[in-house]
Amino acid sequence: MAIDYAERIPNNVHLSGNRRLQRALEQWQPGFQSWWAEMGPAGFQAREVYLRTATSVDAHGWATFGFVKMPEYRWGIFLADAVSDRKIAFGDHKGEPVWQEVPGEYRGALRRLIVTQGDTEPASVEQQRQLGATSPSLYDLRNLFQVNVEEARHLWAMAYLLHACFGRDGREEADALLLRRSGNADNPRILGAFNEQTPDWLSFLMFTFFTDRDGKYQLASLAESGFDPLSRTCRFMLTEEAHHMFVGETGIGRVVQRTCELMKLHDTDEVGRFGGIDLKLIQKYLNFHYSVSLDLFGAELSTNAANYFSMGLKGRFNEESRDDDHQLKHASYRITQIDDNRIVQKDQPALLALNETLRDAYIADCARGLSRWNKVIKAAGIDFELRLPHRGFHRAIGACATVKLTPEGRLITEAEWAAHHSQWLPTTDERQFVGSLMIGVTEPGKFAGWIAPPARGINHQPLDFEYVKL
Ligand code: BYC
Repeated sequence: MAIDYAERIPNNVHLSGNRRLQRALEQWQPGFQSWWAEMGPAGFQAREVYLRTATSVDAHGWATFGFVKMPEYRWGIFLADAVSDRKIAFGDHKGEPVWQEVPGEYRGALRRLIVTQGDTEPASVEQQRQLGATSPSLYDLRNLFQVNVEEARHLWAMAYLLHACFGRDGREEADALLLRRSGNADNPRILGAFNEQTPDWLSFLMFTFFTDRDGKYQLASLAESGFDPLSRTCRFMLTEEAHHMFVGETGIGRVVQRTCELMKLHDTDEVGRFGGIDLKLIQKYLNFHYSVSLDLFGAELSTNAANYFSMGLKGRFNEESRDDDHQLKHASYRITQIDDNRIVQKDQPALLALNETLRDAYIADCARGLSRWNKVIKAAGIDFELRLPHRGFHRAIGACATVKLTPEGRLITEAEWAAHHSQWLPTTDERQFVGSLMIGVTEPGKFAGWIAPPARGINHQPLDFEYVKL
């Protein structure tokens, strides 16, 4: 169904046909707008930004570009088209028709999944709130705002499901999504990484590469859901998510490229005094963001994950193209564990190891991105390789949360960790240094000295296009 923009809440779910739901969402809308005013991007709210808005969910309409003031962005409810005769692809209900209504016995689990997903969306906007003032270019500023408005739309996507499918407790959960705050001691966001700060653009680019990529894998698993409204919602969110990871991958690639240029120009590894970010420091930021993002997949062994799968609520990445029984009652999966203060690989029931299965797919995807950055370094003739640290490095969730490991994966004592962690993770001084490079550049076509320009502009526009009208 086409998106109806004549309505107060743009949608392709025929909202006007359900007055009760429409009223409930119209009551939620002012709270959302206040949240955006209070916690959305600081400054720039009165400026026109070259943003894409979906006009339909098909290939032609989902990316329509034009100038919009952010508070006037048409946030709405967009579901991917229904697949006719869709069947549940996994778990105990495999082969049964997908559910259009919440299955009563799984109501609590489903609500929890939707709330957890929904909570990350406003959290990331809150984390990125202050970055506009220090953007390295108008091109990057526009990308930041595109990411922000779309994360806010993803909040709408989950708030819609809570309102449409869960009655009163759903409405209460949707309200609570607007009340929690990233990093707030009393009322924090649900998952760890979403309470960390995103204080500078290097962190932002790392976040969009590593943390948004968790989003890709979680959304893809929820897109497999037997609960069809969740599946259709997530399928459309995934098209938007791809741009966020593009921002991270190309963004870090441009930082690496600029660093290599400065290294060659000045014949040194230490480019800080020339306004660049050393490859070693980039590696430390990478170590941090990768490890906190790995935590987002949950523990290696999880009965929650097993239940979500057996219930048919959350599948695996590319569930339908996997060649197995899609029930996993007798399958095993090899996971990393700590046993007698040693790191060991052990076969465990595959059903319990689903978080680790998803994490493995994510790790392989991250490695592909790194290999692209390493090509930039190699092409510059520099002998250095960015690496993913060991999966157990700097973890707060799962088997390795109780031990300390080096990035190479060697178990060390607390004392060794205390003596060496500043070699592996950014120190306060290094974070301050990166912060000192963050000086806003707002002249069209100009870029800060720590990042190379991108290969091309947005939507075929030139690099010196005025992406944000200041
Ligand atoms: N932080 O059984 P376990 C995105 C809790 S990102 C804090 O292993 P489970 C985006 C866990 O809740 C994608 N707590 O957990 C990206 C449990 O608590 P209880 C977001 C954590 O349930 C960028 C306990 O530890 N979507 O879209 O198997 C920008 C035991 O753990 C954490 C989703 O996450 C943590 N990191 O797995 C914008 C999908 N990890 O039961 C957006 C929905 C675990 O003891 N969520 N815990 O009270 C899920 O599928 C699952 O909740 C998780 C956790 C995979 C996150």
